[in-house]
Amino acid sequence: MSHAALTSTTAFKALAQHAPDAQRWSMRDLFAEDPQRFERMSLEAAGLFLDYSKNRVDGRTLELLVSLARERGLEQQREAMFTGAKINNTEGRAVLHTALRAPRDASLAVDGQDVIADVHAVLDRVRGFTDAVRSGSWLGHTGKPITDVVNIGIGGSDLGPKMVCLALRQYAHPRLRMHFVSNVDGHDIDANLQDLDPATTLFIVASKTFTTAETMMNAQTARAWFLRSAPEDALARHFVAVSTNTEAIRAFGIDPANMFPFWDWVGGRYSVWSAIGLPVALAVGFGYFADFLAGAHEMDQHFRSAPLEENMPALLALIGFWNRQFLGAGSVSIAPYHQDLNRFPAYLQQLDMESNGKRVTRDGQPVDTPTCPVIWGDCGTNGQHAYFQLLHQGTDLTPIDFIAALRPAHEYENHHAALLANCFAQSEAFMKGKTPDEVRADLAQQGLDAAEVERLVPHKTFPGNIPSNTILVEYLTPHALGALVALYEHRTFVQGVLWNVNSFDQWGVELGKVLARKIESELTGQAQPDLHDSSTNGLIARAKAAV
Ligand code: G6Q
Repeated sequence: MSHAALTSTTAFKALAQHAPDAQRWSMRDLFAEDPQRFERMSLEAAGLFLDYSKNRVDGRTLELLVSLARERGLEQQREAMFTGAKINNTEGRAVLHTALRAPRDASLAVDGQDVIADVHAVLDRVRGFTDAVRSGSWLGHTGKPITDVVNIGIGGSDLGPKMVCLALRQYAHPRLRMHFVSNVDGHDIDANLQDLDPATTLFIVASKTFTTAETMMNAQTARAWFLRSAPEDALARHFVAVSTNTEAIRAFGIDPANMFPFWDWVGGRYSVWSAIGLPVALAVGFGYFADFLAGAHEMDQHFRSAPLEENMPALLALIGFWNRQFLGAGSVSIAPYHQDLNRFPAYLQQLDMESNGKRVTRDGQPVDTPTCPVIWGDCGTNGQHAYFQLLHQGTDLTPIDFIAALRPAHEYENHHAALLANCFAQSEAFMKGKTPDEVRADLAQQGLDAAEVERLVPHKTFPGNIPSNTILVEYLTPHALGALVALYEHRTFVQGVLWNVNSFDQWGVELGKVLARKIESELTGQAQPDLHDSSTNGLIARAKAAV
Protein backbone atom coordinates (compact mmCIF):
# COMPACT_ATOMS: atom_id res chain seq x y z
CA MET A 1 0.00 0.00 0.00
CA SER A 2 1.47 3.35 -1.00
CA HIS A 3 1.29 6.42 1.19
CA ALA A 4 3.54 8.21 -1.23
CA ALA A 5 2.36 11.46 -2.75
CA LEU A 6 -0.15 10.59 -5.45
CA THR A 7 1.84 12.12 -8.28
CA SER A 8 4.95 10.17 -7.35
CA THR A 9 3.30 6.74 -7.66
CA THR A 10 4.32 4.56 -10.58
CA ALA A 11 0.75 4.23 -11.85
CA PHE A 12 0.03 7.96 -11.66
CA LYS A 13 3.20 8.68 -13.64
CA ALA A 14 2.12 6.15 -16.26
CA LEU A 15 -1.31 7.80 -16.42
CA ALA A 16 0.29 11.22 -16.79
CA GLN A 17 2.28 9.90 -19.76
CA HIS A 18 -0.79 8.36 -21.31
CA ALA A 19 -2.94 11.44 -20.76
CA PRO A 20 -1.69 13.79 -23.53
CA ASP A 21 -2.70 11.22 -26.17
CA ALA A 22 -5.98 10.45 -24.49
CA GLN A 23 -6.82 14.12 -24.20
CA ARG A 24 -6.81 14.32 -28.01
CA TRP A 25 -9.13 11.37 -28.54
CA SER A 26 -12.57 11.93 -29.92
CA MET A 27 -15.27 9.64 -28.57
CA ARG A 28 -16.82 9.54 -32.03
CA ASP A 29 -13.63 7.86 -33.24
CA LEU A 30 -13.47 5.52 -30.26
CA PHE A 31 -16.98 4.29 -31.04
CA ALA A 32 -16.28 4.03 -34.76
CA GLU A 33 -13.11 2.00 -34.15
CA ASP A 34 -14.70 -0.48 -31.75
CA PRO A 35 -18.20 -1.78 -32.51
CA GLN A 36 -18.04 -3.74 -29.23
CA ARG A 37 -17.36 -0.64 -27.12
CA PHE A 38 -20.78 -0.62 -25.43
CA GLU A 39 -20.58 -4.35 -24.59
CA ARG A 40 -17.04 -3.93 -23.36
CA MET A 41 -17.74 -0.86 -21.25
CA SER A 42 -20.98 -1.68 -19.52
CA LEU A 43 -21.84 -4.00 -16.68
CA GLU A 44 -24.56 -5.13 -14.32
CA ALA A 45 -24.44 -5.47 -10.55
CA ALA A 46 -27.05 -5.69 -7.80
CA GLY A 47 -29.83 -4.98 -10.31
CA LEU A 48 -28.16 -1.84 -11.70
CA PHE A 49 -26.81 -1.42 -15.20
CA LEU A 50 -23.91 0.97 -15.86
CA ASP A 51 -22.90 2.17 -19.31
CA TYR A 52 -19.53 3.92 -19.01
CA SER A 53 -18.64 3.70 -22.70
CA LYS A 54 -19.26 7.42 -23.31
CA ASN A 55 -16.06 8.39 -21.55
CA ARG A 56 -12.69 9.45 -22.94
CA VAL A 57 -10.99 6.23 -21.92
CA ASP A 58 -9.80 3.09 -23.67
CA GLY A 59 -8.74 -0.32 -22.40
CA ARG A 60 -5.25 0.96 -21.59
CA THR A 61 -6.61 3.93 -19.61
CA LEU A 62 -8.72 1.59 -17.51
CA GLU A 63 -5.79 -0.76 -16.97
CA LEU A 64 -3.64 2.08 -15.71
CA LEU A 65 -6.42 3.37 -13.47
CA VAL A 66 -6.91 -0.08 -11.96
CA SER A 67 -3.14 -0.30 -11.38
CA LEU A 68 -3.30 3.01 -9.55
CA ALA A 69 -6.13 1.72 -7.36
CA ARG A 70 -4.03 -1.33 -6.51
CA GLU A 71 -0.94 0.75 -5.84
CA ARG A 72 -2.98 2.95 -3.47
CA GLY A 73 -4.05 -0.19 -1.58
CA LEU A 74 -7.73 -0.08 -2.51
CA GLU A 75 -8.33 -3.79 -1.96
CA GLN A 76 -6.73 -3.75 1.51
CA GLN A 77 -8.47 -0.53 2.50
CA ARG A 78 -11.81 -1.86 1.29
CA GLU A 79 -11.34 -4.91 3.52
CA ALA A 80 -10.26 -2.67 6.40
CA MET A 81 -13.53 -0.73 6.10
CA PHE A 82 -15.72 -3.85 5.89
CA THR A 83 -14.02 -5.49 8.87
CA GLY A 84 -14.31 -2.51 11.22
CA ALA A 85 -10.75 -1.12 11.28
CA LYS A 86 -10.67 2.45 12.60
CA ILE A 87 -10.11 4.04 9.21
CA ASN A 88 -11.61 7.36 10.31
CA ASN A 89 -8.23 8.29 11.74
CA THR A 90 -8.98 11.83 12.92
CA GLU A 91 -11.88 10.69 15.07
CA GLY A 92 -10.49 7.23 15.91
CA ARG A 93 -13.61 5.47 14.62
CA ALA A 94 -14.55 2.48 12.52
CA VAL A 95 -16.68 3.15 9.42
CA LEU A 96 -19.39 0.54 9.30
CA HIS A 97 -22.44 1.72 7.40
CA THR A 98 -22.09 -1.59 5.54
CA ALA A 99 -22.81 -3.43 8.84
CA LEU A 100 -26.16 -1.61 9.01
CA ARG A 101 -27.38 -3.59 6.02
CA ALA A 102 -25.70 -6.90 6.77
CA PRO A 103 -28.05 -9.86 7.26
CA ARG A 104 -28.90 -11.09 10.76
CA ASP A 105 -26.70 -14.17 10.45
CA ALA A 106 -23.55 -12.17 9.66
CA SER A 107 -21.15 -11.41 12.47
CA LEU A 108 -18.67 -8.65 13.11
CA ALA A 109 -17.06 -7.58 16.36
CA VAL A 110 -15.83 -4.05 17.01
CA ASP A 111 -14.01 -3.50 20.32
CA GLY A 112 -15.38 -6.87 21.42
CA GLN A 113 -18.98 -5.91 20.66
CA ASP A 114 -21.08 -7.85 18.10
CA VAL A 115 -22.27 -4.94 15.97
CA ILE A 116 -24.56 -7.05 13.76
CA ALA A 117 -26.52 -8.22 16.82
CA ASP A 118 -26.81 -4.58 17.97
CA VAL A 119 -27.96 -3.48 14.51
CA HIS A 120 -30.68 -6.11 14.32
CA ALA A 121 -31.87 -5.45 17.87
CA VAL A 122 -32.54 -1.83 16.85
CA LEU A 123 -34.07 -2.89 13.53
CA ASP A 124 -36.48 -5.12 15.47
CA ARG A 125 -37.52 -2.12 17.54
CA VAL A 126 -37.92 -0.02 14.38
CA ARG A 127 -40.14 -2.73 12.96
CA GLY A 128 -42.29 -2.93 16.11
CA PHE A 129 -42.74 0.83 16.34
CA THR A 130 -43.36 1.48 12.65
CA ASP A 131 -45.83 -1.42 12.40
CA ALA A 132 -47.78 0.06 15.31
CA VAL A 133 -47.90 3.57 13.86
CA ARG A 134 -48.81 2.33 10.38
CA SER A 135 -51.50 -0.06 11.54
CA GLY A 136 -53.08 2.65 13.68
CA SER A 137 -52.57 0.79 16.92
CA TRP A 138 -50.14 3.50 18.11
CA LEU A 139 -52.51 6.26 19.16
CA GLY A 140 -51.98 9.92 19.90
CA HIS A 141 -52.92 11.23 23.32
CA THR A 142 -56.56 11.84 22.39
CA GLY A 143 -56.93 8.31 21.00
CA LYS A 144 -56.53 9.08 17.28
CA PRO A 145 -54.03 7.39 14.92
CA ILE A 146 -51.04 9.35 13.65
CA THR A 147 -51.56 11.13 10.31
CA ASP A 148 -48.43 13.31 10.08
CA VAL A 149 -44.79 12.59 10.84
CA VAL A 150 -42.33 15.48 11.23
CA ASN A 151 -38.64 14.58 11.08
CA ILE A 152 -36.51 17.24 12.75
CA GLY A 153 -32.86 16.88 11.79
CA ILE A 154 -30.25 18.48 9.54
CA GLY A 155 -27.44 17.37 7.20
CA GLY A 156 -27.02 13.62 7.44
CA SER A 157 -30.01 13.41 9.76
CA ASP A 158 -32.26 14.96 7.11
CA LEU A 159 -30.99 14.56 3.54
CA GLY A 160 -31.03 10.74 3.47
CA PRO A 161 -34.51 10.07 4.89
CA LYS A 162 -35.96 12.98 2.88
CA MET A 163 -34.41 11.81 -0.38
CA VAL A 164 -35.52 8.19 0.16
CA CYS A 165 -39.07 9.07 1.24
CA LEU A 166 -39.48 11.10 -1.94
CA ALA A 167 -37.90 8.46 -4.13
CA LEU A 168 -40.16 5.73 -2.74
CA ARG A 169 -43.34 7.78 -2.57
CA GLN A 170 -45.10 5.14 -4.69
CA TYR A 171 -44.76 2.75 -1.75
CA ALA A 172 -45.92 5.19 0.91
CA HIS A 173 -48.68 4.58 3.43
CA PRO A 174 -51.85 6.44 2.36
CA ARG A 175 -52.58 7.84 5.83
CA LEU A 176 -49.11 9.09 6.74
CA ARG A 177 -47.86 12.41 5.45
CA MET A 178 -44.11 12.98 5.91
CA HIS A 179 -42.62 16.39 6.70
CA PHE A 180 -38.98 17.38 7.11
CA VAL A 181 -37.81 20.35 9.13
CA SER A 182 -34.09 21.11 8.99
CA ASN A 183 -33.42 24.82 8.71
CA VAL A 184 -33.00 26.98 11.81
CA ASP A 185 -34.93 29.56 9.79
CA GLY A 186 -38.28 29.65 11.58
CA HIS A 187 -40.03 29.80 8.21
CA ASP A 188 -39.21 26.11 7.80
CA ILE A 189 -40.92 24.82 10.92
CA ASP A 190 -43.66 27.43 10.58
CA ALA A 191 -44.55 26.24 7.07
CA ASN A 192 -44.44 22.60 8.11
CA LEU A 193 -46.63 22.98 11.20
CA GLN A 194 -49.20 25.19 9.41
CA ASP A 195 -51.94 22.67 8.88
CA LEU A 196 -50.99 19.99 11.39
CA ASP A 197 -53.13 18.75 14.23
CA PRO A 198 -50.94 18.15 17.31
CA ALA A 199 -53.19 15.28 18.37
CA THR A 200 -52.29 13.27 15.24
CA THR A 201 -48.68 14.42 14.73
CA LEU A 202 -45.57 12.41 15.56
CA PHE A 203 -42.20 14.18 15.86
CA ILE A 204 -38.91 12.38 15.26
CA VAL A 205 -35.95 14.30 16.65
CA ALA A 206 -33.03 12.94 14.66
CA SER A 207 -29.53 13.93 15.68
CA LYS A 208 -26.45 11.77 16.03
CA THR A 209 -24.93 14.10 18.63
CA PHE A 210 -28.19 15.57 19.95
CA THR A 211 -26.34 18.85 20.35
CA THR A 212 -26.80 20.34 16.87
CA ALA A 213 -28.10 23.87 17.45
CA GLU A 214 -30.59 23.97 14.56
CA THR A 215 -32.15 20.64 15.48
CA MET A 216 -32.32 21.44 19.18
CA MET A 217 -34.01 24.78 18.49
CA ASN A 218 -36.53 23.21 16.11
CA ALA A 219 -37.19 20.40 18.58
CA GLN A 220 -37.83 22.88 21.42
CA THR A 221 -40.16 24.87 19.17
CA ALA A 222 -42.05 21.72 18.18
CA ARG A 223 -42.32 20.72 21.85
CA ALA A 224 -43.69 24.13 22.82
CA TRP A 225 -46.13 24.08 19.86
CA PHE A 226 -47.35 20.65 20.92
CA LEU A 227 -47.72 21.59 24.60
CA ARG A 228 -49.96 24.50 23.67
CA SER A 229 -52.77 21.99 23.27
CA ALA A 230 -51.60 18.90 25.15
CA PRO A 231 -50.43 18.03 28.65
CA GLU A 232 -46.78 17.12 29.41
CA ASP A 233 -47.60 13.46 29.88
CA ALA A 234 -48.82 13.34 26.25
CA LEU A 235 -45.27 13.94 24.97
CA ALA A 236 -44.44 10.23 25.07
CA ARG A 237 -47.08 9.44 22.41
CA HIS A 238 -45.80 12.19 20.09
CA PHE A 239 -42.01 12.53 20.41
CA VAL A 240 -39.39 9.94 19.59
CA ALA A 241 -35.66 10.41 19.12
CA VAL A 242 -32.88 8.86 17.06
CA SER A 243 -29.40 9.48 18.39
CA THR A 244 -26.15 8.11 19.76
CA ASN A 245 -26.47 10.41 22.80
CA THR A 246 -28.79 8.76 25.31
CA GLU A 247 -28.06 11.25 28.11
CA ALA A 248 -29.03 14.27 26.01
CA ILE A 249 -32.26 12.61 24.88
CA ARG A 250 -33.21 11.96 28.47
CA ALA A 251 -32.42 15.57 29.37
CA PHE A 252 -34.70 16.76 26.53
CA GLY A 253 -37.54 14.85 28.17
CA ILE A 254 -38.05 12.09 25.64
CA ASP A 255 -39.16 8.76 27.09
CA PRO A 256 -36.21 6.30 27.01
CA ALA A 257 -38.63 3.76 25.53
CA ASN A 258 -38.95 6.08 22.52
CA MET A 259 -35.22 6.25 21.76
CA PHE A 260 -33.76 4.53 18.74
CA PRO A 261 -29.99 4.35 19.11
CA PHE A 262 -27.21 4.14 16.59
CA TRP A 263 -23.44 4.21 16.96
CA ASP A 264 -20.40 6.43 16.52
CA TRP A 265 -19.17 4.23 13.67
CA VAL A 266 -22.06 5.50 11.50
CA GLY A 267 -21.20 8.80 9.79
CA GLY A 268 -24.13 11.23 9.50
CA ARG A 269 -24.11 11.17 5.70
CA TYR A 270 -23.99 7.36 5.78
CA SER A 271 -26.77 6.97 8.35
CA VAL A 272 -29.99 6.52 6.37
CA TRP A 273 -29.58 2.75 6.86
CA SER A 274 -29.68 3.10 10.64
CA ALA A 275 -32.59 4.24 12.81
CA ILE A 276 -32.11 7.61 11.06
CA GLY A 277 -34.14 5.83 8.36
CA LEU A 278 -37.13 5.71 10.74
CA PRO A 279 -39.16 8.10 8.53
CA VAL A 280 -38.53 5.77 5.59
CA ALA A 281 -39.70 2.70 7.55
CA LEU A 282 -42.77 4.65 8.69
CA ALA A 283 -43.59 5.80 5.17
CA VAL A 284 -43.02 2.59 3.21
CA GLY A 285 -43.22 -0.02 5.96
CA PHE A 286 -40.49 -2.14 7.46
CA GLY A 287 -40.64 -4.74 4.66
CA TYR A 288 -39.70 -2.23 1.98
CA PHE A 289 -37.14 -0.61 4.29
CA ALA A 290 -35.56 -4.06 4.62
CA ASP A 291 -35.57 -4.35 0.79
CA PHE A 292 -33.77 -0.99 0.64
CA LEU A 293 -31.12 -2.37 3.03
CA ALA A 294 -30.91 -5.62 1.04
CA GLY A 295 -30.26 -3.72 -2.21
CA ALA A 296 -27.38 -1.89 -0.54
CA HIS A 297 -26.05 -5.14 0.89
CA GLU A 298 -26.04 -6.72 -2.57
CA MET A 299 -23.99 -3.78 -3.84
CA ASP A 300 -21.68 -4.15 -0.81
CA GLN A 301 -21.03 -7.78 -1.69
CA HIS A 302 -20.33 -6.88 -5.30
CA PHE A 303 -17.99 -4.08 -4.26
CA ARG A 304 -16.19 -6.27 -1.75
CA SER A 305 -15.65 -9.26 -4.02
CA ALA A 306 -15.67 -8.28 -7.71
CA PRO A 307 -12.27 -7.79 -9.35
CA LEU A 308 -11.59 -4.08 -9.79
CA GLU A 309 -11.80 -4.45 -13.59
CA GLU A 310 -15.47 -5.49 -13.22
CA ASN A 311 -16.34 -3.60 -10.09
CA MET A 312 -19.08 -1.03 -10.65
CA PRO A 313 -18.28 1.41 -7.81
CA ALA A 314 -14.55 1.13 -8.52
CA LEU A 315 -14.99 1.81 -12.25
CA LEU A 316 -17.30 4.74 -11.63
CA ALA A 317 -14.77 6.16 -9.18
CA LEU A 318 -11.75 5.58 -11.42
CA ILE A 319 -13.39 7.24 -14.40
CA GLY A 320 -14.48 10.15 -12.22
CA PHE A 321 -10.90 10.42 -10.98
CA TRP A 322 -9.60 10.40 -14.57
CA ASN A 323 -12.03 13.15 -15.55
CA ARG A 324 -10.99 15.22 -12.55
CA GLN A 325 -7.23 14.74 -12.74
CA PHE A 326 -6.53 14.48 -16.44
CA LEU A 327 -9.47 16.19 -18.19
CA GLY A 328 -9.71 19.01 -15.64
CA ALA A 329 -13.38 18.53 -14.76
CA GLY A 330 -14.04 20.70 -11.71
CA SER A 331 -17.65 19.66 -11.34
CA VAL A 332 -19.94 16.72 -12.04
CA SER A 333 -23.60 17.11 -12.85
CA ILE A 334 -26.04 14.47 -11.61
CA ALA A 335 -29.06 14.17 -13.88
CA PRO A 336 -31.74 11.80 -12.66
CA TYR A 337 -34.32 11.28 -15.39
CA HIS A 338 -36.81 10.36 -12.70
CA GLN A 339 -38.89 12.93 -10.90
CA ASP A 340 -38.94 10.92 -7.68
CA LEU A 341 -35.15 11.21 -7.51
CA ASN A 342 -35.27 14.98 -7.39
CA ARG A 343 -33.46 15.14 -4.04
CA PHE A 344 -30.80 12.65 -5.15
CA PRO A 345 -28.33 15.29 -6.45
CA ALA A 346 -28.55 17.15 -3.11
CA TYR A 347 -28.00 13.89 -1.27
CA LEU A 348 -24.93 13.05 -3.37
CA GLN A 349 -23.65 16.57 -2.96
CA GLN A 350 -23.30 15.98 0.78
CA LEU A 351 -22.09 12.42 0.41
CA ASP A 352 -19.26 13.32 -1.93
CA MET A 353 -18.35 16.89 -1.05
CA GLU A 354 -18.39 16.36 2.71
CA SER A 355 -16.44 13.13 2.36
CA ASN A 356 -13.77 14.11 -0.14
CA GLY A 357 -13.76 17.90 0.06
CA LYS A 358 -10.38 17.68 1.74
CA ARG A 359 -7.01 19.35 1.19
CA VAL A 360 -4.69 17.25 3.31
CA THR A 361 -3.97 13.55 3.18
CA ARG A 362 -4.67 11.11 5.99
CA ASP A 363 -1.19 11.89 7.34
CA GLY A 364 -1.80 15.65 7.31
CA GLN A 365 0.27 16.42 4.22
CA PRO A 366 -1.11 18.82 1.60
CA VAL A 367 -2.59 16.87 -1.33
CA ASP A 368 -0.65 17.26 -4.55
CA THR A 369 -3.58 17.16 -6.98
CA PRO A 370 -7.12 18.59 -6.96
CA THR A 371 -9.58 16.47 -4.95
CA CYS A 372 -13.39 16.29 -4.93
CA PRO A 373 -15.16 18.11 -7.77
CA VAL A 374 -18.32 20.10 -7.13
CA ILE A 375 -21.39 17.86 -7.31
CA TRP A 376 -24.63 19.42 -8.41
CA GLY A 377 -27.64 18.78 -10.59
CA ASP A 378 -31.37 18.46 -10.90
CA CYS A 379 -33.90 16.32 -12.68
CA GLY A 380 -33.91 15.81 -16.41
CA THR A 381 -35.67 17.07 -18.45
CA ASN A 382 -35.87 20.31 -16.42
CA GLY A 383 -32.11 20.86 -16.53
CA GLN A 384 -32.19 20.69 -20.33
CA HIS A 385 -34.26 23.88 -20.37
CA ALA A 386 -31.85 25.68 -18.08
CA TYR A 387 -28.18 24.92 -17.38
CA PHE A 388 -27.58 22.24 -20.01
CA GLN A 389 -26.67 25.15 -22.30
CA LEU A 390 -23.44 25.60 -20.33
CA LEU A 391 -22.74 21.87 -20.38
CA HIS A 392 -23.07 21.79 -24.18
CA GLN A 393 -21.33 25.02 -25.11
CA GLY A 394 -19.72 26.58 -22.03
CA THR A 395 -16.00 26.78 -21.42
CA ASP A 396 -15.68 24.17 -18.65
CA LEU A 397 -15.85 20.43 -19.07
CA THR A 398 -18.62 18.96 -16.92
CA PRO A 399 -19.16 15.21 -16.96
CA ILE A 400 -22.72 14.04 -16.37
CA ASP A 401 -24.23 11.00 -14.64
CA PHE A 402 -27.59 10.11 -16.19
CA ILE A 403 -29.86 7.95 -14.02
CA ALA A 404 -33.12 6.47 -15.29
CA ALA A 405 -35.64 3.68 -14.71
CA LEU A 406 -36.53 1.62 -17.78
CA ARG A 407 -40.10 1.25 -16.64
CA PRO A 408 -42.31 3.82 -14.98
CA ALA A 409 -44.52 3.41 -11.94
CA HIS A 410 -47.34 5.28 -13.69
CA GLU A 411 -49.60 4.45 -16.60
CA TYR A 412 -48.67 7.32 -18.94
CA GLU A 413 -46.44 5.29 -21.29
CA ASN A 414 -46.08 8.15 -23.79
CA HIS A 415 -44.51 10.30 -21.05
CA HIS A 416 -42.00 7.62 -20.25
CA ALA A 417 -40.92 7.15 -23.86
CA ALA A 418 -40.44 10.91 -24.13
CA LEU A 419 -38.42 10.96 -20.90
CA LEU A 420 -36.07 8.15 -21.90
CA ALA A 421 -35.71 9.57 -25.41
CA ASN A 422 -34.49 12.83 -23.89
CA CYS A 423 -32.07 11.06 -21.56
CA PHE A 424 -30.48 8.98 -24.31
CA ALA A 425 -30.51 11.86 -26.82
CA GLN A 426 -28.64 14.10 -24.41
CA SER A 427 -25.95 11.53 -23.69
CA GLU A 428 -25.54 11.01 -27.44
CA ALA A 429 -25.36 14.76 -28.09
CA PHE A 430 -22.80 15.30 -25.32
CA MET A 431 -20.67 12.57 -26.82
CA LYS A 432 -21.00 13.47 -30.50
CA GLY A 433 -21.41 17.21 -30.49
CA LYS A 434 -22.07 18.81 -33.86
CA THR A 435 -19.25 19.68 -36.24
CA PRO A 436 -19.11 22.90 -38.28
CA ASP A 437 -19.68 20.85 -41.45
CA GLU A 438 -22.79 19.25 -40.01
CA VAL A 439 -24.07 22.69 -39.05
CA ARG A 440 -23.34 23.98 -42.57
CA ALA A 441 -25.20 21.09 -44.14
CA ASP A 442 -28.21 21.67 -41.89
CA LEU A 443 -28.37 25.38 -42.53
CA ALA A 444 -27.87 24.99 -46.27
CA GLN A 445 -30.78 22.57 -46.35
CA GLN A 446 -32.92 25.22 -44.66
CA GLY A 447 -32.12 27.48 -47.63
CA LEU A 448 -29.94 30.06 -45.85
CA ASP A 449 -27.49 31.99 -48.02
CA ALA A 450 -23.79 31.23 -47.68
CA ALA A 451 -22.91 34.36 -45.70
CA GLU A 452 -25.69 33.74 -43.20
CA VAL A 453 -24.61 30.10 -42.86
CA GLU A 454 -21.02 31.12 -42.03
CA ARG A 455 -22.21 33.75 -39.56
CA LEU A 456 -24.22 31.13 -37.67
CA VAL A 457 -21.78 28.21 -37.83
CA PRO A 458 -19.73 29.06 -34.68
CA HIS A 459 -22.88 29.56 -32.63
CA LYS A 460 -24.46 26.29 -33.68
CA THR A 461 -21.36 24.14 -33.36
CA PHE A 462 -21.12 21.82 -30.35
CA PRO A 463 -17.69 20.52 -29.34
CA GLY A 464 -19.11 17.29 -27.89
CA ASN A 465 -16.63 14.79 -26.42
CA ILE A 466 -18.25 15.40 -23.03
CA PRO A 467 -18.06 12.34 -20.79
CA SER A 468 -21.13 10.76 -19.27
CA ASN A 469 -22.22 7.61 -17.47
CA THR A 470 -25.69 6.17 -17.72
CA ILE A 471 -27.10 4.15 -14.84
CA LEU A 472 -30.31 2.23 -15.45
CA VAL A 473 -32.63 0.36 -13.13
CA GLU A 474 -35.68 -1.52 -14.27
CA TYR A 475 -38.08 0.05 -11.76
CA LEU A 476 -37.15 2.44 -8.99
CA THR A 477 -37.82 -0.13 -6.26
CA PRO A 478 -36.54 0.06 -2.67
CA HIS A 479 -33.98 -2.61 -3.59
CA ALA A 480 -32.75 -0.68 -6.63
CA LEU A 481 -32.56 2.56 -4.66
CA GLY A 482 -30.53 0.85 -1.92
CA ALA A 483 -28.09 -0.47 -4.52
CA LEU A 484 -27.86 2.95 -6.20
CA VAL A 485 -27.06 4.80 -2.98
CA ALA A 486 -24.49 2.17 -1.96
CA LEU A 487 -22.93 2.41 -5.44
CA TYR A 488 -22.25 6.11 -4.90
CA GLU A 489 -21.09 5.57 -1.29
CA HIS A 490 -18.46 3.15 -2.50
CA ARG A 491 -17.51 5.40 -5.42
CA THR A 492 -16.80 8.11 -2.85
CA PHE A 493 -14.78 5.66 -0.76
CA VAL A 494 -12.64 4.61 -3.72
CA GLN A 495 -11.86 8.19 -4.70
CA GLY A 496 -10.95 8.94 -1.07
CA VAL A 497 -8.47 6.05 -1.20
CA LEU A 498 -6.95 7.33 -4.46
CA TRP A 499 -6.45 10.80 -2.97
CA ASN A 500 -5.47 9.28 0.39
CA VAL A 501 -7.85 11.59 2.28
CA ASN A 502 -10.01 10.71 5.28
CA SER A 503 -13.47 10.53 3.69
CA PHE A 504 -15.17 10.12 7.04
CA ASP A 505 -14.50 13.29 9.01
CA GLN A 506 -16.02 16.74 8.38
CA TRP A 507 -14.15 19.42 10.28
CA GLY A 508 -15.49 22.12 7.98
CA VAL A 509 -19.04 21.22 8.99
CA GLU A 510 -18.07 21.07 12.67
CA LEU A 511 -16.72 24.63 12.32
CA GLY A 512 -20.17 25.84 11.28
CA LYS A 513 -21.61 24.39 14.46
CA VAL A 514 -19.60 26.78 16.66
CA LEU A 515 -19.11 29.85 14.46
CA ALA A 516 -22.57 31.32 14.86
CA ARG A 517 -22.83 31.00 18.64
CA LYS A 518 -20.91 34.18 19.46
CA ILE A 519 -22.77 36.40 17.00
CA GLU A 520 -26.09 34.88 18.05
CA SER A 521 -25.49 35.97 21.63
CA GLU A 522 -24.53 39.43 20.37
CA LEU A 523 -27.67 39.62 18.27
CA THR A 524 -29.95 38.56 21.08
CA GLY A 525 -28.29 41.05 23.41
CA GLN A 526 -26.87 38.54 25.89
CA ALA A 527 -23.32 39.49 25.00
CA GLN A 528 -21.75 42.84 24.22
CA PRO A 529 -20.91 43.14 20.52
CA ASP A 530 -17.31 42.21 19.98
CA LEU A 531 -15.06 43.99 17.61
CA HIS A 532 -15.44 42.24 14.27
CA ASP A 533 -14.43 43.58 10.90
CA SER A 534 -16.47 46.56 9.70
CA SER A 535 -18.66 44.43 7.44
CA THR A 536 -19.67 42.00 10.19
CA ASN A 537 -20.14 44.86 12.70
CA GLY A 538 -22.29 46.70 10.16
CA LEU A 539 -24.47 43.67 9.44
CA ILE A 540 -25.00 42.96 13.16
CA ALA A 541 -25.92 46.61 13.74
CA ARG A 542 -28.46 46.54 10.91
CA ALA A 543 -30.05 43.36 12.24
CA LYS A 544 -30.24 44.79 15.78
CA ALA A 545 -31.77 48.03 14.51
CA ALA A 546 -34.47 46.04 12.69
CA VAL A 547 -35.68 44.22 15.83
C1 G6Q B 1 -22.70 14.27 8.15
C2 G6Q B 1 -22.33 15.48 8.85
C3 G6Q B 1 -23.46 16.43 9.16
C4 G6Q B 1 -24.38 15.97 10.27
C5 G6Q B 1 -25.25 17.14 10.70
C6 G6Q B 1 -26.23 16.78 11.78
O1 G6Q B 1 -21.95 13.39 7.85
O2 G6Q B 1 -21.58 15.19 9.98
O3 G6Q B 1 -24.21 16.71 8.02
O4 G6Q B 1 -25.16 14.91 9.87
O5 G6Q B 1 -24.41 18.19 11.11
O6 G6Q B 1 -25.57 16.28 12.91
P1 G6Q B 1 -26.37 15.55 14.04
O7 G6Q B 1 -27.01 14.34 13.49
O8 G6Q B 1 -25.37 15.25 15.12
O9 G6Q B 1 -27.42 16.53 14.52
